Amino acid sequence: MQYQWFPGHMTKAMRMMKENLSLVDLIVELADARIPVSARNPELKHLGKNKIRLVVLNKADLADKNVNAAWKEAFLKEGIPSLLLNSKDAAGAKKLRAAIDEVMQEKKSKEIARGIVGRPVRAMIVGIPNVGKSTLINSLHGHASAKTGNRPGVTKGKQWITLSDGLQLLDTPGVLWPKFEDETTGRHLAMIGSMNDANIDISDLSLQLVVELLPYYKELLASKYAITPEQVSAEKVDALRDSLLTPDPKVYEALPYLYAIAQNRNLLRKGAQPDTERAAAMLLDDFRNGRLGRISIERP
Ligand SMILES: Nc1nc2c(ncn2[C@@H]2O[C@H](COP(=O)(O)OP(=O)(O)OP(=O)(O)O)[C@@H](O)[C@H]2O)c(=O)[nH]1
Ligand SMILES: [Mg+2]
Repeated sequence: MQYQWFPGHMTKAMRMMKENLSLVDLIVELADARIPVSARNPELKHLGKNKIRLVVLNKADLADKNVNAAWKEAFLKEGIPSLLLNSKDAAGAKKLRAAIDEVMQEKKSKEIARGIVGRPVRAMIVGIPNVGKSTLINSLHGHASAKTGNRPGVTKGKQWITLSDGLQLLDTPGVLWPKFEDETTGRHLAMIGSMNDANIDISDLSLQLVVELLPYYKELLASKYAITPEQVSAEKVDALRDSLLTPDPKVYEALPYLYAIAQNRNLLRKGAQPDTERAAAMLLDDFRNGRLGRISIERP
């Protein structure tokens, strides 16, 4: 299944960002630390090419610590200033405040040399839907000024917020782009909840998630749902393969996991059949909210 979502309001939002470019000193681009590649919209990467840019790897609290460090290193190698952050944490948000001062230092010194003093710094906060832009702004501000919510498309228009120290932040709606480069991008964006779930086959997505978790987080998955080796044995995979037609043979090995989750969590249909659809939704929700533990889907 192909995952794709590009409603009209995103084209409008993109236009608004371009129109407001001349007003800002820097762009703070939020990406999700669990998928730092797929979470970077190429159109946002090219927005304001000559502007100072800071990449925030947000929701770092949900991602694997070691992988976080590896990503930080990878961005450094590319010469892109980046910052690992948990936007919900006010103390964490302060790290961004310091990072903004740091990247703005040179421009500020030049202004002072030209006699310009006290001009407020303006930053545009951009990123894919649901990545935490409004949450970050609220943490920096210390008030719930911008609307937030755990679904994509919460922010509808632009909103300027001025912090007590004069820093001005422009909140923008999350944007995706018209055509993803490959299947992985859309799938990963759907996994972290940047795409409208109404357009998504949750069972397929959840199976794909299991496939991607197995190489690194098999034990984590097993212990979280008390899955026994018998429940996911080769015989079990064979039995399910024969009894079910799934569109993608890659997900056969993932199927017994959804069966086991349904069984162990008592998610049953009539006739005591494991309800794999409910198990799929539960797994996805647990992953998105960090209840499986710290997980990184993409590695450098
Ligand atoms: N664990 C964790 N959750 C976060 C973090 N940042 C934001 N969230 C949560 O992610 C969800 C989305 O946050 P928003 O701030 O509304 O995201 P947004 O980027 O403004 O989304 P749109 O306006 O829809 O584009 C909310 O449930 C937040 O509480 C973070 O650093 N860590
Ligand atoms: Mg928002």
